[in-house]
Amino acid sequence: MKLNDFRSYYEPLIQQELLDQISSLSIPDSLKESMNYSLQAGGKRIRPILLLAVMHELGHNHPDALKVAAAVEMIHTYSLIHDDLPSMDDDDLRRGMPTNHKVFGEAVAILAGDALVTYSFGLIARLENVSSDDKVQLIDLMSVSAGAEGMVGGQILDIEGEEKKLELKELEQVHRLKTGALLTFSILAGAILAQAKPETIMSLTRFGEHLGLAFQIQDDILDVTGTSEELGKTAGKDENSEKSTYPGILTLPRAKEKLDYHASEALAAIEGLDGEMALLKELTAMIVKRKN
Ligand code: GRG
Repeated sequence: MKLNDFRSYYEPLIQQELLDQISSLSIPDSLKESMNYSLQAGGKRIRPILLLAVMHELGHNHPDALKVAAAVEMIHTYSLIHDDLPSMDDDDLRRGMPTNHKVFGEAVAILAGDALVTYSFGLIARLENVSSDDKVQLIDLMSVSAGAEGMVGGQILDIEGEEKKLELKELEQVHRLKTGALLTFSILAGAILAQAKPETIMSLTRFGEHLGLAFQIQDDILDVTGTSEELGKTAGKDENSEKSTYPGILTLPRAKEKLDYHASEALAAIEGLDGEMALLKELTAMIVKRKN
Protein backbone atom coordinates (compact mmCIF):
# COMPACT_ATOMS: atom_id res chain seq x y z
CA MET A 1 0.00 0.00 0.00
CA LYS A 2 1.18 3.54 -0.77
CA LEU A 3 1.71 5.93 2.15
CA ASN A 4 -0.87 8.44 0.84
CA ASP A 5 -3.57 5.76 0.70
CA PHE A 6 -2.55 4.48 4.13
CA ARG A 7 -2.74 7.98 5.62
CA SER A 8 -6.05 8.77 3.90
CA TYR A 9 -7.50 5.59 5.35
CA TYR A 10 -6.16 5.94 8.90
CA GLU A 11 -6.20 9.69 9.59
CA PRO A 12 -10.03 9.89 9.90
CA LEU A 13 -9.96 6.80 12.14
CA ILE A 14 -7.32 8.37 14.41
CA GLN A 15 -9.36 11.58 14.49
CA GLN A 16 -12.51 9.68 15.41
CA GLU A 17 -10.73 7.64 18.11
CA LEU A 18 -9.45 10.85 19.72
CA LEU A 19 -12.92 12.41 19.57
CA ASP A 20 -14.60 9.30 20.99
CA GLN A 21 -12.13 9.03 23.87
CA ILE A 22 -12.67 12.61 25.05
CA SER A 23 -16.40 12.90 24.32
CA SER A 24 -17.14 9.87 26.52
CA LEU A 25 -15.66 11.63 29.57
CA SER A 26 -17.83 13.28 32.25
CA ILE A 27 -15.59 16.27 32.83
CA PRO A 28 -16.03 20.07 32.97
CA ASP A 29 -16.91 21.52 29.54
CA SER A 30 -14.00 23.99 29.57
CA LEU A 31 -11.50 21.17 30.03
CA LYS A 32 -13.14 18.99 27.37
CA GLU A 33 -13.21 21.88 24.85
CA SER A 34 -9.60 22.75 25.54
CA MET A 35 -8.42 19.11 25.17
CA ASN A 36 -10.44 18.66 21.97
CA TYR A 37 -9.31 21.99 20.53
CA SER A 38 -5.67 20.91 20.41
CA LEU A 39 -6.37 17.26 19.55
CA GLN A 40 -8.43 18.34 16.53
CA ALA A 41 -6.15 21.18 15.39
CA GLY A 42 -4.82 19.31 12.36
CA GLY A 43 -1.37 17.95 13.15
CA LYS A 44 0.39 15.57 10.78
CA ARG A 45 -0.32 12.55 13.04
CA ILE A 46 3.19 11.24 12.33
CA ARG A 47 3.42 9.28 15.59
CA PRO A 48 0.13 7.34 15.26
CA ILE A 49 0.83 6.74 11.55
CA LEU A 50 4.31 5.38 12.40
CA LEU A 51 2.80 2.99 14.96
CA LEU A 52 0.16 1.75 12.52
CA ALA A 53 2.64 1.54 9.63
CA VAL A 54 4.99 -0.67 11.69
CA MET A 55 2.08 -2.99 12.47
CA HIS A 56 1.06 -3.08 8.81
CA GLU A 57 4.60 -3.90 7.68
CA LEU A 58 4.92 -6.66 10.28
CA GLY A 59 1.69 -8.11 8.88
CA HIS A 60 -0.27 -7.60 12.06
CA ASN A 61 -3.70 -6.16 12.77
CA HIS A 62 -4.63 -5.41 16.34
CA PRO A 63 -8.07 -4.37 17.62
CA ASP A 64 -6.47 -1.97 20.16
CA ALA A 65 -3.90 -0.40 17.83
CA LEU A 66 -5.94 2.79 17.31
CA LYS A 67 -6.26 3.27 21.06
CA VAL A 68 -2.48 3.08 21.56
CA ALA A 69 -2.04 5.39 18.55
CA ALA A 70 -4.46 7.85 20.20
CA ALA A 71 -2.55 7.62 23.50
CA VAL A 72 0.71 8.64 21.76
CA GLU A 73 -1.00 11.54 19.98
CA MET A 74 -2.40 12.72 23.33
CA ILE A 75 1.11 12.80 24.80
CA HIS A 76 2.38 14.70 21.75
CA THR A 77 -0.54 17.15 21.98
CA TYR A 78 0.06 17.80 25.68
CA SER A 79 3.73 18.53 24.94
CA LEU A 80 2.77 21.11 22.29
CA ILE A 81 0.21 22.82 24.58
CA HIS A 82 2.80 23.13 27.36
CA ASP A 83 5.61 24.07 24.96
CA ASP A 84 3.55 27.06 23.76
CA LEU A 85 2.88 28.45 27.27
CA PRO A 86 4.21 31.88 28.30
CA SER A 87 6.70 30.23 30.67
CA MET A 88 8.13 28.13 27.81
CA ASP A 89 8.12 29.29 24.16
CA ASP A 90 5.34 31.86 24.68
CA ASP A 91 3.74 31.27 21.29
CA ASP A 92 0.52 32.80 20.01
CA LEU A 93 0.08 30.46 17.06
CA ARG A 94 0.34 26.70 16.54
CA ARG A 95 -0.53 25.09 13.21
CA GLY A 96 -1.78 28.48 12.04
CA MET A 97 -4.33 28.72 14.87
CA PRO A 98 -4.27 30.54 18.24
CA THR A 99 -2.47 28.44 20.83
CA ASN A 100 -4.47 26.67 23.53
CA HIS A 101 -3.70 29.19 26.28
CA LYS A 102 -4.62 32.11 23.99
CA VAL A 103 -8.10 30.62 23.57
CA PHE A 104 -8.78 29.05 26.97
CA GLY A 105 -6.40 30.90 29.31
CA GLU A 106 -3.19 29.66 30.87
CA ALA A 107 -4.68 27.69 33.76
CA VAL A 108 -7.06 25.70 31.55
CA ALA A 109 -4.29 25.05 28.99
CA ILE A 110 -1.96 23.68 31.69
CA LEU A 111 -4.72 21.47 33.04
CA ALA A 112 -5.75 20.27 29.56
CA GLY A 113 -2.13 19.18 29.00
CA ASP A 114 -2.05 17.47 32.41
CA ALA A 115 -5.35 15.74 31.67
CA LEU A 116 -4.15 14.49 28.27
CA VAL A 117 -0.94 13.01 29.59
CA THR A 118 -2.57 11.27 32.55
CA TYR A 119 -5.49 9.99 30.45
CA SER A 120 -3.13 8.44 27.90
CA PHE A 121 -1.62 6.10 30.51
CA GLY A 122 -5.06 5.00 31.70
CA LEU A 123 -6.11 4.38 28.10
CA ILE A 124 -3.32 1.83 27.72
CA ALA A 125 -3.97 0.29 31.14
CA ARG A 126 -7.60 -0.37 30.14
CA LEU A 127 -6.91 -2.06 26.76
CA GLU A 128 -8.98 -5.21 26.53
CA ASN A 129 -7.09 -7.21 23.93
CA VAL A 130 -3.50 -6.80 25.15
CA SER A 131 -1.89 -9.03 27.78
CA SER A 132 -1.09 -7.48 31.16
CA ASP A 133 2.64 -8.03 30.50
CA ASP A 134 2.48 -6.13 27.21
CA LYS A 135 0.45 -3.32 28.79
CA VAL A 136 3.04 -2.93 31.56
CA GLN A 137 5.79 -2.88 28.92
CA LEU A 138 3.94 -0.22 26.87
CA ILE A 139 3.25 1.95 29.94
CA ASP A 140 6.83 1.63 31.17
CA LEU A 141 8.30 2.49 27.77
CA MET A 142 5.88 5.39 27.28
CA SER A 143 6.72 6.81 30.71
CA VAL A 144 10.46 6.65 30.00
CA SER A 145 10.07 8.11 26.48
CA ALA A 146 7.76 10.96 27.50
CA GLY A 147 9.16 11.74 30.95
CA ALA A 148 12.32 12.97 32.62
CA GLU A 149 14.50 10.41 30.84
CA GLY A 150 12.94 11.30 27.48
CA MET A 151 10.90 14.23 26.13
CA VAL A 152 10.64 16.23 29.38
CA GLY A 153 14.39 15.78 29.96
CA GLY A 154 15.04 16.96 26.38
CA GLN A 155 12.83 20.01 26.90
CA ILE A 156 14.79 21.11 29.96
CA LEU A 157 18.13 20.58 28.21
CA ASP A 158 16.73 22.65 25.33
CA ILE A 159 15.64 25.49 27.65
CA GLU A 160 18.96 25.48 29.50
CA GLY A 161 20.80 25.27 26.16
CA GLU A 162 19.32 28.61 25.11
CA GLU A 163 21.73 30.30 27.51
CA LYS A 164 24.83 29.02 25.68
CA LYS A 165 26.18 27.74 22.36
CA LEU A 166 25.79 23.97 22.25
CA GLU A 167 28.29 21.51 20.77
CA LEU A 168 26.88 19.22 18.07
CA LYS A 169 26.90 16.27 20.52
CA GLU A 170 24.88 18.27 23.06
CA LEU A 171 22.38 19.39 20.43
CA GLU A 172 21.98 15.78 19.32
CA GLN A 173 21.26 14.71 22.88
CA VAL A 174 18.57 17.43 23.21
CA HIS A 175 16.83 16.13 20.10
CA ARG A 176 17.27 12.43 20.82
CA LEU A 177 15.29 13.09 24.00
CA LYS A 178 12.93 15.91 23.07
CA THR A 179 11.75 14.63 19.69
CA GLY A 180 13.34 11.23 19.07
CA ALA A 181 12.21 9.40 22.20
CA LEU A 182 8.46 9.69 21.50
CA LEU A 183 8.89 8.95 17.78
CA THR A 184 10.86 5.82 18.70
CA PHE A 185 8.22 4.86 21.27
CA SER A 186 5.55 5.06 18.55
CA ILE A 187 7.55 2.64 16.41
CA LEU A 188 8.23 0.26 19.30
CA ALA A 189 4.61 0.31 20.46
CA GLY A 190 3.63 -0.95 16.99
CA ALA A 191 6.29 -3.65 17.26
CA ILE A 192 5.13 -4.73 20.75
CA LEU A 193 1.49 -4.96 19.62
CA ALA A 194 2.66 -6.98 16.61
CA GLN A 195 4.55 -9.39 18.89
CA ALA A 196 7.80 -8.63 17.02
CA LYS A 197 10.94 -10.69 17.68
CA PRO A 198 13.72 -9.06 19.79
CA GLU A 199 15.98 -8.70 16.68
CA THR A 200 13.19 -6.85 14.88
CA ILE A 201 12.69 -4.58 17.90
CA MET A 202 16.43 -3.80 17.91
CA SER A 203 16.42 -2.90 14.21
CA LEU A 204 13.31 -0.76 14.63
CA THR A 205 14.88 1.02 17.61
CA ARG A 206 17.87 1.93 15.42
CA PHE A 207 15.46 3.01 12.67
CA GLY A 208 13.56 5.23 15.14
CA GLU A 209 16.70 6.86 16.51
CA HIS A 210 17.98 7.86 13.06
CA LEU A 211 14.51 8.88 11.90
CA GLY A 212 14.09 11.10 14.99
CA LEU A 213 17.34 12.92 14.27
CA ALA A 214 16.47 13.28 10.57
CA PHE A 215 13.07 14.71 11.61
CA GLN A 216 14.69 17.29 13.85
CA ILE A 217 17.41 18.30 11.39
CA GLN A 218 14.72 18.91 8.76
CA ASP A 219 12.79 20.96 11.36
CA ASP A 220 15.89 23.12 11.91
CA ILE A 221 16.48 23.42 8.15
CA LEU A 222 12.87 24.53 7.63
CA ASP A 223 13.35 27.19 10.31
CA VAL A 224 16.32 28.60 8.37
CA THR A 225 14.90 28.25 4.87
CA GLY A 226 11.64 29.85 6.01
CA THR A 227 9.11 27.14 5.22
CA SER A 228 8.46 25.89 8.74
CA GLU A 229 5.06 26.02 10.40
CA GLU A 230 6.79 28.19 12.98
CA LEU A 231 7.08 30.87 10.30
CA GLY A 232 7.18 34.27 11.90
CA LYS A 233 8.86 33.06 15.06
CA THR A 234 12.06 31.38 13.97
CA ALA A 235 11.78 31.04 10.20
CA GLY A 236 14.32 32.87 8.15
CA LYS A 237 16.74 33.12 11.06
CA ASP A 238 20.24 33.29 9.77
CA GLU A 239 23.01 30.82 10.49
CA ASN A 240 24.25 33.03 13.35
CA SER A 241 20.96 32.76 15.24
CA GLU A 242 21.37 32.62 19.03
CA LYS A 243 19.50 29.30 19.37
CA SER A 244 21.68 26.27 18.62
CA THR A 245 20.48 24.51 15.48
CA TYR A 246 22.04 22.08 13.01
CA PRO A 247 22.49 24.73 10.28
CA GLY A 248 23.82 27.14 12.92
CA ILE A 249 26.46 24.69 14.17
CA LEU A 250 27.24 22.94 10.87
CA THR A 251 26.19 25.43 8.11
CA LEU A 252 23.16 24.68 5.94
CA PRO A 253 24.87 22.44 3.33
CA ARG A 254 26.48 20.27 6.03
CA ALA A 255 23.17 20.07 7.93
CA LYS A 256 21.61 18.75 4.71
CA GLU A 257 24.39 16.14 4.46
CA LYS A 258 23.71 15.12 8.06
CA LEU A 259 20.01 14.82 7.25
CA ASP A 260 20.80 12.51 4.32
CA TYR A 261 23.15 10.48 6.54
CA HIS A 262 20.49 9.84 9.20
CA ALA A 263 17.84 9.08 6.58
CA SER A 264 20.08 6.50 4.90
CA GLU A 265 21.05 4.96 8.28
CA ALA A 266 17.33 4.71 9.12
CA LEU A 267 16.74 2.86 5.86
CA ALA A 268 19.78 0.61 6.45
CA ALA A 269 18.40 -0.36 9.87
CA ILE A 270 15.25 -1.88 8.36
CA GLU A 271 16.94 -3.34 5.28
CA GLY A 272 17.32 -6.87 6.67
CA LEU A 273 13.81 -7.15 8.12
CA ASP A 274 11.26 -9.57 6.70
CA GLY A 275 8.75 -7.81 4.49
CA GLU A 276 9.08 -4.88 2.18
CA MET A 277 8.84 -2.10 4.82
CA ALA A 278 7.58 0.11 1.97
CA LEU A 279 5.54 2.39 4.25
CA LEU A 280 8.49 2.97 6.58
CA LYS A 281 10.71 3.80 3.59
CA GLU A 282 8.12 6.25 2.28
CA LEU A 283 7.69 7.79 5.74
CA THR A 284 11.47 8.34 5.91
CA ALA A 285 11.39 10.06 2.51
CA MET A 286 8.39 12.15 3.61
CA ILE A 287 10.15 13.31 6.78
CA VAL A 288 13.23 14.34 4.79
CA LYS A 289 11.19 16.21 2.16
CA ARG A 290 8.47 17.67 4.39
CA LYS A 291 7.78 21.39 4.16
CA ASN A 292 5.99 21.81 7.52
C1 GRG B 1 6.58 20.69 27.18
C2 GRG B 1 7.32 18.48 28.13
C3 GRG B 1 7.27 19.40 27.01
C4 GRG B 1 7.86 19.04 25.86
C5 GRG B 1 7.79 19.78 24.62
C6 GRG B 1 7.80 18.26 21.46
C7 GRG B 1 8.22 19.41 22.26
C8 GRG B 1 8.68 19.12 23.63
C9 GRG B 1 8.15 20.67 21.82
C10 GRG B 1 7.68 21.06 20.48
C11 GRG B 1 8.53 22.15 19.94
C12 GRG B 1 9.08 21.81 18.62
C13 GRG B 1 8.65 22.68 17.51
C14 GRG B 1 9.91 20.79 18.47
C15 GRG B 1 10.50 20.44 17.20
C16 GRG B 1 10.07 19.14 16.60
C17 GRG B 1 8.66 18.84 16.85
C18 GRG B 1 8.38 17.86 17.91
C19 GRG B 1 7.72 19.41 16.13
C20 GRG B 1 6.29 19.17 16.30
O1 GRG B 1 5.93 17.88 15.91
P1 GRG B 1 5.10 17.61 14.59
O2 GRG B 1 5.79 18.26 13.41
O3 GRG B 1 3.77 18.44 14.93
O4 GRG B 1 4.80 16.16 14.47
P2 GRG B 1 2.31 18.35 14.33
O5 GRG B 1 1.78 19.76 14.40
O6 GRG B 1 2.36 17.84 12.92
O7 GRG B 1 1.55 17.42 15.22
